[in-house]
Amino acid sequence: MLLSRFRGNPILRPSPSRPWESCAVFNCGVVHDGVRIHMLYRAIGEYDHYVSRLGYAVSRDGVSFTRLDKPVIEPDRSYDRWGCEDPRITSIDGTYYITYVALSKPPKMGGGPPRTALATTQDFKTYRKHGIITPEGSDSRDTVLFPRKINKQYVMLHRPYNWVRWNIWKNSGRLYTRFGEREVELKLEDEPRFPDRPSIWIAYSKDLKNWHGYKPIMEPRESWESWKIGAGPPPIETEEGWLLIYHGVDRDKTYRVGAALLDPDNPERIIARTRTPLLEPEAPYEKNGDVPNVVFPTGAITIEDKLYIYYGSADKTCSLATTSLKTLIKQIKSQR
Ligand code: BMA
Repeated sequence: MLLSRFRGNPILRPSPSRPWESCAVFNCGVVHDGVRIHMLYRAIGEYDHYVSRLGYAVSRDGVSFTRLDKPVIEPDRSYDRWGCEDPRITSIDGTYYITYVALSKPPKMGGGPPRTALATTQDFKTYRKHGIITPEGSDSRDTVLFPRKINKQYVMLHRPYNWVRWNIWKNSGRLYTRFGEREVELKLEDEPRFPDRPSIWIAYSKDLKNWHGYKPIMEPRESWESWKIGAGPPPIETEEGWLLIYHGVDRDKTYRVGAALLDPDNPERIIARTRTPLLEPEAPYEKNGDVPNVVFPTGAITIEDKLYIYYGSADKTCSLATTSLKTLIKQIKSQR
């Protein structure tokens, strides 16, 4: 495989002395400010309700992280009172935007179903919550923002799990979907083509509140991603286009890592995409944990030509794998 696991993996383990993160710490978002690497990670402190909070850690070298004693984002709104999960961080014009999965109902009852909320911070000390940003009636995880506007608009990728052909129907010209227990009308200005399986969708916005132009851009293709795919870390701008690292899940529920290159001016166009996974569960901490056989990338940074990919391992710990950016891009382009 092209990615090398960091020898000191996992880089973050549960902390028995802090009750809110004593069971699991995983799926971490990261951002590099030029000096420090800031990390937000999902933490679990009990298995009865399985409620997640977000913790903060900081590093100068990308491998040893110092954590805070208390979580920084907690379930305290109606839309996230049952969990704040899987943070991704994007820096846009000096503000850090955090997209996280918000659960309004107990995770053990499906979580609501999940939607994506937005929070911002300037300094990783104080945070502001802005509410849900994915559309009504979409069971959306894996939401990431691009680090700059494209054609004067913010761009988001998300993975509406229930927006698949067999779960959509029309009545008197209106579109409906099943969303958890309910049937919900989908108010989309243009009727998109619905894929057969849960896919990565794009959407655009001028203000990060009102979104439009929903369209699937990448669907499962290979057998290792045959059940569903979802964006990993926010896309990284490279000379060859946007590098999108994503996860693919097969019918056995094994999570693997893939990558694609998207057109710099029109990210709806996929330039190239890996046919074989870049990383799959092999190490003991990826095979055994709270959910077995999971490598789940949610953060990435580059330092010169080195790409650092941060991923959740078996829903238990945070791990790191690295590679040369140039070699990775060459590999993606060679696979198409
Ligand atoms: C996804 C999310 C992730 C989790 C993964 C593997 O659906 O719940 O948070 O890491 O499953 O269990």
